[in-house]
Amino acid sequence: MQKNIDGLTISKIEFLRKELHKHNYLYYIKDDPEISDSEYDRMMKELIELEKSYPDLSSPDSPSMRVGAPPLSVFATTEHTIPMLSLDNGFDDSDVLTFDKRIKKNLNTSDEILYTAEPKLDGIAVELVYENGRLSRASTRGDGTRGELITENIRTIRSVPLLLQNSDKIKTPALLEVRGEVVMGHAGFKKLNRNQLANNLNIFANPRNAAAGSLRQLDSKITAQRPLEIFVYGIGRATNIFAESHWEYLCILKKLGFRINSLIKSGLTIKAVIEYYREISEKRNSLPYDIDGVVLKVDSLKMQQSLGATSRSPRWAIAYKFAAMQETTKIIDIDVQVGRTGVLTPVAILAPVNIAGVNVTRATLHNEDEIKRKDIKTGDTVLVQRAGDVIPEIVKVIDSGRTGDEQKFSMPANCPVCGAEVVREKDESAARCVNTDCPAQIKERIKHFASKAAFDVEGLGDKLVEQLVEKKICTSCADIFYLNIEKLKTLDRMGDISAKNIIKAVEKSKKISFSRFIYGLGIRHVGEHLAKILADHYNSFDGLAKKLPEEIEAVEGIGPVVAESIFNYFRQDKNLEIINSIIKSGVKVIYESAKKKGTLEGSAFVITGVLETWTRSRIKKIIESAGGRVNSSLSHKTDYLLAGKSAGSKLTRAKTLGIKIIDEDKFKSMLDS
Ligand code: I6G
Repeated sequence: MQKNIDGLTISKIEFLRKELHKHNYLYYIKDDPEISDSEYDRMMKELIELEKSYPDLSSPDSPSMRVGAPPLSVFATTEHTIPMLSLDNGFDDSDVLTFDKRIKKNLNTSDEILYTAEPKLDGIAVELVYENGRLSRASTRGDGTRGELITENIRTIRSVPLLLQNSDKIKTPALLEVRGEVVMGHAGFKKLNRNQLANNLNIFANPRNAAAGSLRQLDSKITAQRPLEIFVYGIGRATNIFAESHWEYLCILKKLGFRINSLIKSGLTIKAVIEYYREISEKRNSLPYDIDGVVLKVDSLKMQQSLGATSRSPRWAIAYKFAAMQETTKIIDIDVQVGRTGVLTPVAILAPVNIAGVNVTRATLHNEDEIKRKDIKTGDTVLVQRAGDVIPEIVKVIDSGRTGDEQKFSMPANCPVCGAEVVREKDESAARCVNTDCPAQIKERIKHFASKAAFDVEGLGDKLVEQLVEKKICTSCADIFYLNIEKLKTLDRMGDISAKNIIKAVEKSKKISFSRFIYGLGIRHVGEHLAKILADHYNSFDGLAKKLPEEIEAVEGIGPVVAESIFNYFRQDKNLEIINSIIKSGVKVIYESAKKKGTLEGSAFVITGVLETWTRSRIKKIIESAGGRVNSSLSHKTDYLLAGKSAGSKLTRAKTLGIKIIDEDKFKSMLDS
C-alpha cells in the first residue's frame, strides 16, 4: 500500500531524478563524470525505493525506468509520419563524383557543393519522438513506413536522453523526432558473448545481430542488461528548431543532450569527402564499434529541400560503402584446435579467399553446437565474414552449393594432440581434453602467459613457444624464467644475439603488477577485467589461494562460476608449484591493493583515442585511486595526455600546448613506479 505523500518526499524524488539525469548525461554523453559509479548507484537505489513506496509518483521519464518495464506480449507497430528512407550506395570514388555532378546539375550550379560527412554505423536505425521535452515513443525503422514500438527498450539505453537538456538558446520543442543508430560496441559485444557462452546460450554472430536481438526483446529488463549505445544523425518532424544546414541540426541535437559521432566533419568539398573516406577507412579497425562506410550529405537544408527524394532515398545523401567484408568460399576440411584450458575448437580450413584485401584461409566454428545450428559440413560452400581484427567466421551455408558429397563433422572422442579422453560436461557447449599436460594446452598457456596483456615477453612469439614445448625445454610457464643461452641455442635459427635478446626480455618482464600476473595464469573465466578486480581486492597469492568460493564471490563483480573456477585452480598442487617457481625465479610482483595512494597525486590527465588495456571508466578509477584526476578537455592545467590508438585533434592540441603525451606502456610504468 502506498504511504501518505508529503512535500519532503516529493522534493527528494525530484532532486534525485534531476541529479541522476545530470550525472547520466555527464557520463554517457559528455564522457566527463563528476561522481563515482557507487555514488550514482546509491542515488539510483534510493530513488527506486522511494518510487516503490510511492507508486503514484512514478514517471516514465524517471531515470529508474532505465532498468526496464514489465514484459510485453507483442510489439505494437507505429507509422513514421515522415518515412524513414534508405540511402543510395556508392562503392568507389567515381560513384561519389557522379553523385556530386548530379547534385550540381539538379541545382543548376557549377559552384562547389559543401558536404557533411560521418561514419556509417553498422547498427539498427531507430526514431525517437520527444513531446514537450520528454521521450514519448521510440520505434525501429521497420520497412521505412511502419516500425515496431520499442519505447521501453530504448529507455534502457543510457545514452538516450529521457528528457531534453535545457538550453538558453533553444526553446524546448513541442515535438521533436530524432533519428539515429543503435549499436553495440566491440567490448560490450565480446562481454555479452562470453556471458552467453558461460550460461549455455547461443552466441551472436556479430555486434549488429546482438544489437538487433537486444532491441527486439519483449522483456526490456533483458535489454537493460545489454551494452547498447546510440548515435543520432538527423531530425524528422520538429517544431521550433531553426537551422540552415545539416551541421547546425547536429549542433542543436548535441545541445539538447544527444550523442553525436565525434568523427563527423562539415564544410567538405567532394575532394575532401574522398580524403575523409580514406581517413575513416584507415581508422576503421581501431574504432570501438563497427562501421560499413561513410555517409555524405549536402549540408545546406535549402539545397536538400530543392533536391528532394525519390520514393526510396533522399537525393542529397549517399552512403560511400566499404568493400564487402563477406565472401563465399568452400570448406576444404575441419580441423580441431586445443586451447589453453583444453577446449577443443573446430576450425574450418577454407579455400583461400580475399576479403577486403586480406587473404582468409581459416574461420572459427566455435563449437559442436554452433556447427549443428548452422548445419555446416566439410565440402560446403559458405559465406565467410571478416570483421575488424577478430578471427573470420562462417555466416551461413549456401544451400544451393550442396552436391550431396559433403561430410558431417563430429567432435573426436580423443584429443587430436595427446590422445587423452575428450569430455563434454553437462550444460556446457565446449568439449575438453582432460589432460592438463597435453602439449597443445601447455603451448597455449605459455603463449597467453607471455602475451602483451600478461608478462609481455618481447620476442617470445608463437613459433618459439611451440619449439620450446616440443623440445621439452618448457613444460610450464615457470620454465620461461629458467631459460638460458645454451637452452635457447638448441632451437632452430636461434643465434647468439636473438637468444640474448630473449633473456633480456624475460628479465624485463620480471617486474609485474599483480593483476597482469593473475591474468597470465590463464585461470578459466578470468580475463583482464576480472584479474584487475581480484588484484584490487587481494594483496597476495596466499590471500587469494586460501579463499572459499563463497568468499571470492563476495567480491563485487565476481560471480559464482568464476569463484568456483578460481577456487579449483588453487586446489591443484601443480598450479601452486608453478606460481612458487615463478616467484622463486626473482619475479617481483607489485600489488595494486597495497599500492600506497598518491602515485599520481595531484596530476591532471586527459584521455584520448582508443585504449587497449582499459575501458574509460576503469582507467578513470585507477587514476583517481592513485590520487590523480581526469578532465575531458585539455588546458594549461593538464599534466598528461594519455593517448591511445587513433588519437585525433586532442593529440595535436596537446603538442601545441606543450603537454606531456604518454602512451599506455608509459602510464603502466608510472603506476608501477
Ligand atoms: O541509414 C542511415 C544511416 C546514417 C541514414 C542516414 C545516416 O546518416 C548518418 N541518413 C539518412 C538521411 C538516411 N539514412 C535516410
